[in-house]
Amino acid sequence: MSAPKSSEAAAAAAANAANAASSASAKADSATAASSSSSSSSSSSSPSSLLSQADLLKLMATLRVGSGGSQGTAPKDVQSAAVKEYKFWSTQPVPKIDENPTEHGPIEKKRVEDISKNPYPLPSSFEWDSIDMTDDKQVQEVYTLLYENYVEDDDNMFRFDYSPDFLRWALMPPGFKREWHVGVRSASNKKLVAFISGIPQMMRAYKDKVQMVEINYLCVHKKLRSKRLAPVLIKEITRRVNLHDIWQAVYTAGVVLPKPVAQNRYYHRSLNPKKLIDIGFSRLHRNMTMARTIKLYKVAEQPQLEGFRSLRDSDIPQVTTLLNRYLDQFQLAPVFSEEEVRHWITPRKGVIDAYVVQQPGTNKLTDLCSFYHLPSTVIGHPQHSTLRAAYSFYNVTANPTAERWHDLMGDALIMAKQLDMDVFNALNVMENEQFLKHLKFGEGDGHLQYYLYNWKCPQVPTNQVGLVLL
Ligand code: MYA
Repeated sequence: MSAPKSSEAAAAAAANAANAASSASAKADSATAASSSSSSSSSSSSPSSLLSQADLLKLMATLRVGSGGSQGTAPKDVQSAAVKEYKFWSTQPVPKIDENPTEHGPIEKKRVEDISKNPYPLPSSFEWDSIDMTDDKQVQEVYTLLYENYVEDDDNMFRFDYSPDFLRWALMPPGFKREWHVGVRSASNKKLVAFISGIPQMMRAYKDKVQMVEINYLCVHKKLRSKRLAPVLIKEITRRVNLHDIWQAVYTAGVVLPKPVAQNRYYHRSLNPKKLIDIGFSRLHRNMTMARTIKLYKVAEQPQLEGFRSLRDSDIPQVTTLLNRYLDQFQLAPVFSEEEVRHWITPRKGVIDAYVVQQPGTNKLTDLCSFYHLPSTVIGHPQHSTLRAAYSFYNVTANPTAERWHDLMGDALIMAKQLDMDVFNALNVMENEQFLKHLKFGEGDGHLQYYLYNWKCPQVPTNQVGLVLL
């Protein structure tokens, strides 16, 4: 996953980076700015306020290749992936990067008896922990690790800021296991320095229903990067999951690894265009004034569809049927229990909002739309510290015409605006293409690759993906 922004802004940032690379003084200035912003947002990881010569050289190298070191050594595009060696991933049960599977099924088969009961060894300065997400203090530790070190966009302008409440929601669905919230701590001061998580999810890939885990929030502290800690985290969570007789996983990443089962893109709908332009998320179009841009993206004050309202607990049984029936048509999709739908779709302030359309005069629900709240830190900006973003989650309509999609998601935009969101993001999954263009979404620079672990199946087209990971 990568913290996305509009593709035009990405081009502008790339151009800035190219300019910076040709001017030593510009580089020194931007380096100083970057360093003071990270030290002001972080109390524990405090690099010295001036970068060393070596750090400057590293930064220059990053600017020249135009892509963030924040995603490890993995490439961001398919061309570079084709020539990469993948020392770790070539040892794992995943298709090779140039393979195009036509068959369906597991890549390797093992038995629980063959799985070690002992954790993978770590260097002596580190130790494993299972994070207790019911303990506020430990949630705060995960929050801080991610707040300071998790996914940034290619130009290191924005970093995801998952709230503590969001992390509780994302990591404690029905059937969650504490031992799948894997932490690495410093042996000396017990500080959390790395994390990876798994949650259970029944998935369907084409016709096969398979019990999987969703892997997310893989994070290694910036000071410990490129030391091959990520492969150890991945092997350890695999071991802990295998001990429960589960052998498949689904995950997403902004980087290209062997081998995506689907490759999707982010789209962005401005709700607060002035702020988005001010922080470099998007650019003022040629021949457009700020006033005209603001007018272009204005939405109505109140939702327009008759019967549109917030989802309530009593809606859950009907919504479960509506959602599962809808997801049935996609080649890669979760299969939800009623309890899971209750967990994932029930509104939680500042985390997830969901709305239904109730047919006037009846109890029948015809539509569902939902979005989650995922702000990003605006790195080193003098005025703005946070980008408030809504992300499209699961949307369903029983009457899937283009017009209905425009009306339903138009109302979702209105609700997001009421909640003071700056931007509404959506992937080109499911039937989202039906509304993206009409509702003035722009294509982003963020690609999102979907992966299956230990499962082979043919490539899934973008609009056949029925899964949204957080
Ligand atoms: S995606 C979000 C990932 N997190 C970030 O981008 C946050 C910022 N970055 C970091 O914290 C670090 O850069 C990370 C890498 C931790 C990403 N997924 O330790 P290294 C490979 C998988 O020296 P570091 C999410 O959370 C890379 O190709 N592999 O590198 C889903 C190389 O392998 P190879 C990745 O930069 C995670 C190796 O790691 C990723 O210090 C799904 C280098 O290791 C990536 N995003 O740390 C995980 N990035 O030599 C897989 C780099 O082969 C789950 N690499 O090229 C698999 C299923 C497990 C369960 C199975 C159960 C059955």
